[in-house]
Amino acid sequence: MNDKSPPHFPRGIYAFVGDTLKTKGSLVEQVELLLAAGIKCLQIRLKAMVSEAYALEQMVKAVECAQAGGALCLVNDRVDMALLACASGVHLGEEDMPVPVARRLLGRGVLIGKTVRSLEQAQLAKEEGADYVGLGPIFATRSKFLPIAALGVEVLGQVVKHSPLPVVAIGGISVSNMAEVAGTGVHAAAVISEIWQAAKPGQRALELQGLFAKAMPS
Ligand code: TZP
Ligand code: MG
Repeated sequence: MNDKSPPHFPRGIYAFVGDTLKTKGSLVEQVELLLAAGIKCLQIRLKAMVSEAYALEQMVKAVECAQAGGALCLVNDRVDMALLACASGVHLGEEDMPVPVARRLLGRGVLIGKTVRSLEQAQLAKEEGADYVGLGPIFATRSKFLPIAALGVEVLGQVVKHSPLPVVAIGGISVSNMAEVAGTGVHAAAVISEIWQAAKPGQRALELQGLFAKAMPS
């Protein structure tokens, strides 16, 4: 168990690498591209790898590369893989391992993020021992099927104001809405398609970082 204090959770763009993105690059190549764009926090999202052994091998390399480049690297869904790959954290959704169980396995030194849809769920996530919440979808998204309506920026602002944990906004965040998202004072903005569907993903990630920093309340 890792009982060091949890790593510093940087503000700004929270980006993704994975096997279902619109890129042919390996996980490590994706990480390198994001590091070069100044991304300090990223999540590995593997949804299509058939072999667990291969997935873990790729994950270990990606985590090492991200951390050596000064970025946090979290793993989506899988507490076991986060542990084995010495990841900086894990992000747990509604169908994943409960936060208190994950905390027992991971200790204090590994960040735990929890997907929430409301302020009440953010408060519960804090009680259960999470370090941050991922709130979404803020806008409509095609990256994940969700049977719920977009929450909108007003709800985001309310949750940011009252949440006992740092909030990461997710879902449909783009160049065109980044200023209003960051303007709520949100801790970070999680972006998948706006980066990976761009003709130049690195350039787009850099642009998003700049927009976040400019609109973030001081
Ligand atoms: N959870 C809520 S929305 C979403 C996830 C994983 C996908 C966000 O992707 P995009 O492409 O940035 O809308
Ligand atoms: Mg999940």
